[in-house]
Amino acid sequence: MHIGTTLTNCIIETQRNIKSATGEFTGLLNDISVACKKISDLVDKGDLIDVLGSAESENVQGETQKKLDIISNEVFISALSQNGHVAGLASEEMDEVINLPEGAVRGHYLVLFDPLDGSSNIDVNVSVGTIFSILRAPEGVANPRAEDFLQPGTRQVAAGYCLYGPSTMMVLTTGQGVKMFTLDKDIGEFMMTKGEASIPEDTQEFAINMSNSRFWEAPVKRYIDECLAGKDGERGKDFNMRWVASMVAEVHRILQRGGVFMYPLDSKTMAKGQEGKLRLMYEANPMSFIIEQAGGAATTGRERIMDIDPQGIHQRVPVVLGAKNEVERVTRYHSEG
Ligand code: P6P
Repeated sequence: MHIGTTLTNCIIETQRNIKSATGEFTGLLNDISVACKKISDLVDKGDLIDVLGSAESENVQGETQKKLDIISNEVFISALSQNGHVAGLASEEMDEVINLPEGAVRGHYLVLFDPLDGSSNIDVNVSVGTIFSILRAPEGVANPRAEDFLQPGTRQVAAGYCLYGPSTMMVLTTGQGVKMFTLDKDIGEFMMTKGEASIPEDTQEFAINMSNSRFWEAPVKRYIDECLAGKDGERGKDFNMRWVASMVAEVHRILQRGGVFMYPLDSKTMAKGQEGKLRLMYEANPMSFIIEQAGGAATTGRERIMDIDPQGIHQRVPVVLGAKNEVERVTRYHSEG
């Protein structure tokens, strides 16, 4: 009977190909896997264990926190800070970076994460996910500061997400393509179910929050109007639209069947003094790494996301990612003004 390849097997195999590997990276990915399995269990149980609903508090983003936002954040911090694989953490839910307790063993990695992305969906039982980005920690720094985390997306060692949907799936890149794993809850293992995700360069499916259309810049309006004009318009083909309001679900759909996802700069976010809605360090950068490794592209509409020199842990950026030719078209429209 063929048992298949577990996430752990896959990581150990990857480690064999990295001469300098000490096993620490393998340990870190195992810690992340344990955290995601725990969160998956909590999400699955939902109202059975009173983890849904508002926590009656706000996070650093000024967003109302769900109980599961806080619980998932605590699960991630606990799982990643006790085994000596990280030197520091940064979370969407925490204003400041997280240092380890005095005396705790430090590792060589920094992890930035959104513990429960799309959590506005959690109370209506729609897919949510965890997003993580792994960077190298500065040598010999016991308590990394925020500036130590402010590395461009090109410096990511690995990135991934865990999608809590009809099935729980872990999607991971370490720079050698994108692999997908499905959680077998009977044995508690993530089993590899796709060895090489690849995104078609063209698509007929776009994802954007249409309710913001009156706030969009002209290049975005031009692109979406052409999609809506269908086969009788400029594009000569009909388009379908999706919007889950959970970035992990949108990116996963794009990895599975293609498409383009957009959360562009608009006058609504600019009026709040923000450069976009989505966060660079723990949403846009990790998802861009995954998308590029699967043959897609990811820009702000004006520049490659992974080239951005970060200015803050919670910095926001516009996001256009997915099918290479569609992203290049949107980016070209921005350059044409
Ligand atoms: P809106 C979830 O809050 C999130 O950060 C992404 O996961 C998602 O793509 C986007 O915001 C949804 O935004 O404005 O449609 O609620």
